[in-house]
Amino acid sequence: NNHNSFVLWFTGLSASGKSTVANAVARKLFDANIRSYVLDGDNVRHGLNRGLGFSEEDRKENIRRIGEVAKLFVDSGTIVLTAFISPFQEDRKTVRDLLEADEFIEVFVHCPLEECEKRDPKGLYEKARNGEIKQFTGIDSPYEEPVNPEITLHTHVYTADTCAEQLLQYLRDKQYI
Ligand code: GGZ
Repeated sequence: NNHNSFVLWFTGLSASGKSTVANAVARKLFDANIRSYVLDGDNVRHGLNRGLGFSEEDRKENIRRIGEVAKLFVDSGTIVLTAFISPFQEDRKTVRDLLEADEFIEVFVHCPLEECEKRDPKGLYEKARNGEIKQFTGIDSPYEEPVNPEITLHTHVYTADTCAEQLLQYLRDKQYI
């Protein structure tokens, strides 16, 4: 496309920091007068994808729809940041293949499970350990780590702001922005 729009596809465990970093990046882009939009559970799972749960099938459909919406954003000339666990390699590949090669930037938000469990901001890991929530990613539902992400952010090591800066630097280096 000729609008320099693309998808920053964040993937990682619950509580790894995907939404936090994505929103920090969006804020920094805004400050540089670059328009972008963040898709996350708050504006997608409660709206467009209301009714989808966390079975393998529903997650697959969740990611498929988000990929299609992301493509629409790119077609409209908007940078889109998506912050979903997107646990399956195959589903992320399907979205990648929907877009041009330089329009899909896979951002692996790497944080050890033990750290995510320690953070547990919503108490969901505890519930998953107690069996109150079934099919929880990292506990009794798989997370397939990206094989060749464009960039990996280590939220256990660096602050969200530093991770956001690392991603912006990547975008500058590759002349996306
Ligand atoms: C994983 C779950 C689950 C289960 C509810 N497994 O930390 P959060 O709360 O705010 O983010 C998690 C969010 C995951 O939704 P996604 O759309 O990103 O998942 S996927 O890409 O796999 O479709 C978590 C909450 O929903 N949540 N139940 N069982 N996360």
